[in-house]
Amino acid sequence: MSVQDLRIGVIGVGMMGADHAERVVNRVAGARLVAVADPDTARADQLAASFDGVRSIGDPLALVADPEVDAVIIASPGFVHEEQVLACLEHGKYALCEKPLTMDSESSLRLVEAEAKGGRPLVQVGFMRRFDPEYAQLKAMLDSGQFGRTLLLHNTHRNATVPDTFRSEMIVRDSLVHEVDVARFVFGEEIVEITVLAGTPTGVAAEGVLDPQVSLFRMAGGGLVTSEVFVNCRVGYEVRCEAVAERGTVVAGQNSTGIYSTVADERGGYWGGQVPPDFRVRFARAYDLEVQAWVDASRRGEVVGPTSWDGYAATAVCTAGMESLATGLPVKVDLADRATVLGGAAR
Ligand code: ISE
Repeated sequence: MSVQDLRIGVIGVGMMGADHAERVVNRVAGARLVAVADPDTARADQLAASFDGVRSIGDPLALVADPEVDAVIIASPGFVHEEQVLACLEHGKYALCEKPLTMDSESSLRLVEAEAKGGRPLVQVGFMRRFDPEYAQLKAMLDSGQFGRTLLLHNTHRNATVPDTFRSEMIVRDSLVHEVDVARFVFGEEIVEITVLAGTPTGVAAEGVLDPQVSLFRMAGGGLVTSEVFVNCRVGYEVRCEAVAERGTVVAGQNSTGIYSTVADERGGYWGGQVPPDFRVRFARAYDLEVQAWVDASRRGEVVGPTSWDGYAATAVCTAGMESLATGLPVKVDLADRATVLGGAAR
């Protein structure tokens, strides 16, 4: 630890925030966890007490304003992101905000505009797939040109289980949003239209929850993207992406743990591997690289990775996606003009 270490506060210490707090303490160089905040103060107190020199601050906005905090990881629920990111912008603090950036296009756009007005990029959005070594390699291979033009992407996104409070719209806004970012990242262009369809729901989903869902994105350049999101698949966390190009295909996440085993039991001989239980395991390396990149950039006075515009564009697609889920019809994505919004702040 040195005096120049980036002093980090974490807002929201549920599953993801607690994971990031532990990451900052144990696996990230050049950073120091100094504070945590959560409406569940007992949970925040307990987490703070498990590390040396970490304070639990009751009010998240007080954590942002705290002079001892240089930069903030926002891992709270999406409906409080707008005020928390705005507070970071007001105090000139770097923010790594988990997805979704906010709950709807209008509020996400307000954040993009507020950041642009401040004249200094401060926000990175937590789309971690961009930092996953396999997704990064898939992108680099396609960009090399050896496969010709990319025509199609097929995404698979399965969670073992979600709480009953995770409703149909959240499958779009909180889960599919990752595949929205993957499509924009891989193609390097915007999504112009989305269709979200739900068929017969699994019998193990909560009453009224439309799970699984299949979506189709039309990219600005004419490419097509299909995504299956199935959040009660029961097996484990399976996330992969297959790109189909003119002269070949590339798959990321095929065998994500890399473990292959054989076993002899009473049924005979079996072969197989392990499906990771959840995103913290599957994307552990991606999260490490994401947070390290954020820390390094913040210490240099820069922002890397997915921007507030990327967060806004993804929210705009999901806003259209939620409308499509309700009607079953394709919905055009209503996106502001990037050059007009960002002016000289485009990056
Ligand atoms: C969760 O919020 C995530 O971001 C996970 O990556 C995703 O797989 C899950 O479906 C979401 O609920």
